[in-house]
Amino acid sequence: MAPEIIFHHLNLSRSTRIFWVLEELGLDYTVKVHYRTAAGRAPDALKKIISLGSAPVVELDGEVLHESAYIISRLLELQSSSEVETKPSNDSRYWAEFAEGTLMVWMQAGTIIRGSTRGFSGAALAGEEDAKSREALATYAGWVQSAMISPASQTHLDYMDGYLAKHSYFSGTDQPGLGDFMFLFPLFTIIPQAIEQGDAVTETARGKLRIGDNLRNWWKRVEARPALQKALKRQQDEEESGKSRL
Ligand SMILES: N[C@@H](CCC(=O)N[C@@H](CS)C(=O)NCC(=O)O)C(=O)O
Repeated sequence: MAPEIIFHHLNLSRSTRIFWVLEELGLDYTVKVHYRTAAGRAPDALKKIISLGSAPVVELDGEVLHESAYIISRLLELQSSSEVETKPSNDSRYWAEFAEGTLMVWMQAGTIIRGSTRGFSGAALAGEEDAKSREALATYAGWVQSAMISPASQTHLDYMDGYLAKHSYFSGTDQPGLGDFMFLFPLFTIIPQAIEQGDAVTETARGKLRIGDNLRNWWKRVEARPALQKALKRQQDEEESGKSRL
């Protein structure tokens, strides 16, 4: 019997990874869209599914699965495929750990610092007399980004680019696997911008970064996959139809 999959998706989030793997595997699934609040947080409705209140979450035959890498590993076990690596190689397992345990640690810090600077300036430093403090805070946030977060992210991206000099995918095979699904986020938020601008160093949503040719080529391979295109279309359709039901 086909598994019952209820996928809880949060807009602008890591859960895009799950759309991609579900489409590669050709699994049937129902989507429940959760929209970020004005403060950028997940809505309380998600806490009813899992008290952590963070996405993605998948209910697989009634079992609540959380943590993208774990969810993807469990989904890959459901189906054999001639399109993707369903039994993760050591390279896939390594890169999946790296995606959340190294790359995202710094990128997430950047997101929190940028968001909290805006929030604190708007809420706690809203008065005219606070102008100097707002300026100092913005200078501090800019410094943390350019002196600490961007250099760390650059080291990570160069390291990943070095691996791709010898491999098509982060699985180490000619098919995408667990690591590739994990890197969809955050790379789809920066590489398309770099390709569009055409410059070696790009002002991305995550600071000024140099995206190597191997990473750009990886993205072009991923972007050309029909399953990713279906995934992004399904995500867009679900977000739009969910909004009209709000
Ligand atoms: N390590 C977790 C991270 C989950 C996570 O932090 N999700 C974010 C979205 S990208 C979230 O739900 N944030 C909303 C909030 O914390 O309010 C994973 O890979 O699934």
